[in-house]
Amino acid sequence: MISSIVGRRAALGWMLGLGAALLAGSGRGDAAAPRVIRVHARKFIFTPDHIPLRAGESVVFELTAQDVIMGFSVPDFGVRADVPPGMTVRLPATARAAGKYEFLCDIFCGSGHETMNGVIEVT
Ligand SMILES: [Cu+2]
Repeated sequence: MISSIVGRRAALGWMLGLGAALLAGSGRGDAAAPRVIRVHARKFIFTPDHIPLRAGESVVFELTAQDVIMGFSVPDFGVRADVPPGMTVRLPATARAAGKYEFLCDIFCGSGHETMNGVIEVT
């Protein structure tokens, strides 16, 4: 008798706990999911070449390259990645304080590579 009451209480507690965990989990997932920003690289252009971000915002760059292996580098954010053609490379980054920050290709990809860059504008 006593054991069956204890068992029922434990089961009820377990179900309430599970419900709370599911609610907390779904809420947290939505709030913390970083914004995805797709950037495509081809000789010798990034599209887009102007990326607006909010200060302190966490994002994931989804990087693709069309013709040859490219580099995607944001020196002021401390991130870079190789981007081979035919792959999607995910690169997490967090925006710094308001300002304009250069991003650039840091793998030599032909004549025109030197001007292959863009601006991240943080507001
Ligand atoms: Cu390049």
